[in-house]
Amino acid sequence: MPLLTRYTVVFDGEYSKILERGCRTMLNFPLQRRERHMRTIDSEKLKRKILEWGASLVGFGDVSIGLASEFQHMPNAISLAVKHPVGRGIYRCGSMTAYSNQYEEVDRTLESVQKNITALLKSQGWRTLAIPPDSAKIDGTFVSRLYPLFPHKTAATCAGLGWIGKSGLLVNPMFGARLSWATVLTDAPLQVCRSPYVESKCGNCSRCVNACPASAIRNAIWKRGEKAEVFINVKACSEYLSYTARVFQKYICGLCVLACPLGGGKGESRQNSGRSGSMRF
Ligand code: B12
Ligand code: SF4
Ligand code: SF4
Repeated sequence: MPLLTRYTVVFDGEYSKILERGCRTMLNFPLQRRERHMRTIDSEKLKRKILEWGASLVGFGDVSIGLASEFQHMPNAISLAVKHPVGRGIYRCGSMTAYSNQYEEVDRTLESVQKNITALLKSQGWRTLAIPPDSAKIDGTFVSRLYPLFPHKTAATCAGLGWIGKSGLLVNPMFGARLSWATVLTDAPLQVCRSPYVESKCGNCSRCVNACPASAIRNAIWKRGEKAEVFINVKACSEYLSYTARVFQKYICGLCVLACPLGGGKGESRQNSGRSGSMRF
């Protein structure tokens, strides 16, 4: 017999395996939330708002496949990115060059857009969890220990915003890898992308492979399900970053970001003006 509480219905302790996701979410909710849940969300309007708040790109994806158990009640992801400022971020010392993806203002914009999204969705009764751009920065709070469990790249491919390049980076057709990413997980019924990227579109290009000073990029072609180690030697990359940290006082290299011909390529000549939303559904 099911045991009914205000919040949950438990079927022999196995409700998550028995109930379909939508049904489970409904039953997990207090009555007031359930009523709100009946409402739909105008996904296009929400995307427009997110772009107005400062994101360069936004998309919605179903990330339920492979989601850590801690997040399974929030199967949709809002993937957002802010493009790197053009003409900045290059560091030189003798023959050494590095490109920084660390722009405080970019991360601040991402975090403020995330705050707006979570405030809006929470006010409508939906659950949200904002995974910040620098998800590796654990600040002592319980929630920050969960951040590393969700990679931004997963949200981005599922939202149709790009693929995993040979560099192991998320590559967007318009901006290449010159984007910083953040994610908001939610149970809001968003209209998710119906054609996520599931394989690489790098083709014969291998500029990032040749550009890597640590020979860390393995020249492999991504298909959904493959782990980062298939593409990059994480140890070799990390060791090189530790070396550059001694030279530039910053844990940066990013030559793989810079090498990508999409979104600027060599010399950063192409300006990416204007904002674009997810073009793929
Ligand atoms: C730890 C970390 C590192 C480590 C390890 C790298 C690694 N594992 O890839 C080190 C220190 C080496 C590193 C280096 C760099 N990093 Co880093 N890093 C991270 C961090 C904090 C966590 C990544 C991680 O370990 N995730 C866990 C693993 C399992 O996932 P993943 O490899 O990231 O992604 C996989 C899944 O998404 C999966 N996948 C894709 N689609 C789908 C779909 C489904 C359904 C599923 C199940 C899975 C799946 O495939 C991906 C590749 O294997 C992220 C921030 C974040 N939260 O994402 C930034 C991040 C990945 N780094 C970033 C950057 C820019 C860099 C550097 C350029 C930084 C620099 N200082 O110069 C270099 C580039 C190295 C390279 N070529 O990848 C950016 C990448 C931006 C982009 N365009 O892709 C991120 C996203 C930060 C951000 N907020 O923008 N990084
Ligand atoms: S960040 Fe530098 S060392 Fe690491 S993979 Fe990219 S080019 Fe290679
Ligand atoms: S440089 Fe070429 S191979 Fe590398 S990620 Fe960009 S498109 Fe793909």
